[in-house]
Amino acid sequence: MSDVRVLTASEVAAHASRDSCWIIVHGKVYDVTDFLDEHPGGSKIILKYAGKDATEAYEPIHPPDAITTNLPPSKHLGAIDESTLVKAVKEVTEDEKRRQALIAARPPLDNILNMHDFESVARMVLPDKAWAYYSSASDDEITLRENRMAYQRVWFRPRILRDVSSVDWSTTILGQKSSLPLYISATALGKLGHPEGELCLTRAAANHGVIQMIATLASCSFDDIIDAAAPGQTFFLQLYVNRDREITKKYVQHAERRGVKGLFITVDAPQLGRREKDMRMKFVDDDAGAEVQKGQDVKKDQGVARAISSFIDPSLSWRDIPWFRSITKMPIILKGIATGEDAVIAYEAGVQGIVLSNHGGRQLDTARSGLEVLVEVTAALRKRGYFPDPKFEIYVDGGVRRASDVLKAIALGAKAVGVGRPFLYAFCAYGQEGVERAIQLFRDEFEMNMRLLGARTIDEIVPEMVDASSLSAHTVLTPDDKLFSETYQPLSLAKFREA
Ligand code: 173
Repeated sequence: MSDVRVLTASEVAAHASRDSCWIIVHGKVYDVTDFLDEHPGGSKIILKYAGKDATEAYEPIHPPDAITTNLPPSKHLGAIDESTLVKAVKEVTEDEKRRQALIAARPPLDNILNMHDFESVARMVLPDKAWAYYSSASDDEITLRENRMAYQRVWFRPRILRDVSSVDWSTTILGQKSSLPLYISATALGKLGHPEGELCLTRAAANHGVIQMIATLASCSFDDIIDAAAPGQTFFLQLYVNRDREITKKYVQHAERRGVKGLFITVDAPQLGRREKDMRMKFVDDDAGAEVQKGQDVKKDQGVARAISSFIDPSLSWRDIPWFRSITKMPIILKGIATGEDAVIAYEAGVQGIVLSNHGGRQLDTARSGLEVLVEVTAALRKRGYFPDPKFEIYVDGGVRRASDVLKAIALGAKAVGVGRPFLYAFCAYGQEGVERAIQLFRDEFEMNMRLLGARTIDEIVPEMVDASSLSAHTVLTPDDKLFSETYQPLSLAKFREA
């Protein structure tokens, strides 16, 4: 358009109050006055940037088109005359200097030998807010830790003398080829931790034949991710269902047109869990206290995720499944099943699969691990003649750090597993190369573990290869995983103000 209005920085700066609030995002000027109270993250954060360029704060937590889809065109005021913008010289804090020094001193990538290494590097090099958001889990984080422990309560029964000179760990997931029996699970807000965000995953996945599940709340837009794909690259989509079903319908149908091969509907988050590490970080960051007590803008104490999750529809129910079936031909998978009962309902509802998941320990605390639920689910399905069924796939996620974990899940009936945080930490710490290294490490572990287990192909991994008899014995002392304990950061208590 040729009639785009061009505004100067001082014109914008004149609108820096609650009564008239303009902001600049990606070179465009918006009047957000009427939107202030509707902003899911609260008005205060917008007012902080009133009359100014908000791009840097906006970027990691909003898909690029969030502002254009939420504001009517009349509020799109025009373009900013970049020459009038005084680039704020950012003061580099001591913390930031320390962080930069740590980034420079990271272990060389070939010294990274497992997923725990990525996590420990990410913890050191991530901005505090990003680490708090990614690493946090709900309440006492018992489920987060249990997700690791559960794998240690399953033991192998390896078979010998089977000529394991060649082993093949490739498989199919929803009929799609996958070089490994795992997929990259959805994690939100990738740009909090790396400027290229989820594209690091996309490019690495392309080079290694791994399937990426795109998150509804990825920092990169859906189209940016698909545009970056290699020809024929496979994607799944994780879906948060909007209260406005038209938005969801459009989003799902757009994804299908762009070639997405599976719709993973998240069913364990009608409300987001309270992740106290994340919440506490917000408090510290916003220097809250006073105003919260006055009852204004209470939204800011929620942490990043809760602040942007208000669009999620808590009324979602089994009755909606036929509607999803009517809007898409993609396979439908329910992500977040936690009992045999619900697995049976899901099967009877005609979906193509389920993910046994507790959302990385971020939702209902003391929910059981997906691995433990798997045993219950296969038994419940089998009893009704629903398992095994090649048209109904079962996945597990949460706590997977080793190929041996994956092999245990497969032995107990999973088709594949989801891996979320380890790939996230890999790109936060080392970008695309980190993710490629992570995939390579999994591959090395698959080769060794399959040989040692006596399974040459995924089909040869059978229930008899594991002893899961103590899996649901929650009171039995479990071995402590030192690698995990080293990376696990304890919760902290409320801090006194500086006297
Ligand atoms: O686990 C999460 O943090 C998550 O799923 C989420 C949900 C809403 C907004 C951002 C992240």
